[in-house]
Amino acid sequence: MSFDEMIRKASRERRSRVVLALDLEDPDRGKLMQRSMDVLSAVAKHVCAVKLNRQLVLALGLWGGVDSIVNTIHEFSLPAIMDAKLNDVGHTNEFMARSYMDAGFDALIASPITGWEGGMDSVFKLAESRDKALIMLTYMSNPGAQTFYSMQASRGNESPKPMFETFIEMARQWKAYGLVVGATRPEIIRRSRELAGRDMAILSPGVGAQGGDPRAAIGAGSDYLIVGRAIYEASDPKKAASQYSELTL
Ligand code: 3DU
Repeated sequence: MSFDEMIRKASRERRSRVVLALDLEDPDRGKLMQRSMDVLSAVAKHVCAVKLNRQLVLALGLWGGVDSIVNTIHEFSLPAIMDAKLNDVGHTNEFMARSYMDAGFDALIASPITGWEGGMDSVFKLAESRDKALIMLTYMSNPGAQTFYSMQASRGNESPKPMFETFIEMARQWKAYGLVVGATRPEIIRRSRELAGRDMAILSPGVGAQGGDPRAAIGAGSDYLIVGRAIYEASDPKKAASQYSELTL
């Protein structure tokens, strides 16, 4: 099954558009592993995918650590996304992408800022050959994100436009699966949806701990909300995941 099929199926069956961001930290490796598994089993019925970040990769390692978390995610019939924010030259991008794919991830997040040639080209070729999804970091959720993502820039003779609009054009041209657009700026989500059409999914982090409004993000055109601390730091993560998923319906 492709990533798109997996996330749609899980979303339909669980009536949830919530992607869990599992960014746990603990200096004790054993405890970190156990807590990751506990949070996963508590919330698995209320989310449609799980996104991992460097927190777990750095602390547990990809092999003999994160790979078994990815297996568990799959055992819950959920797809696994690696928030790799790939942003390097082609050969190292390709190495990182291949490693994450080998460890079982179904989708990777990458930054389009590298451009195609010698940057994203190798990652897209690899993803196509392995039927993996690529999600482009299009507009971040933090307050300072507008400094660059909204910067007016022109390509060639074209008139200037905000950088994120060019990222969306590139993502379309490269046939990316989707876009990450912060939930903290619903007007940017709306504009992203206009430019992306219906073909690309929009995933929005930034609700809960970062202050974004889940309903506003979904209303503006997000397909999925990425939620971390508001779920795993809640006194009852299962309840929090279920409440967030209701807000996305
Ligand atoms: O704020 P939260 O705890 O819900 O975590 C949000 C997650 O989404 C976290 O993994 C972070 O790295 C990721 N993310 C953003 O928060 C904002 C972005 O623009 C892109 C990714």
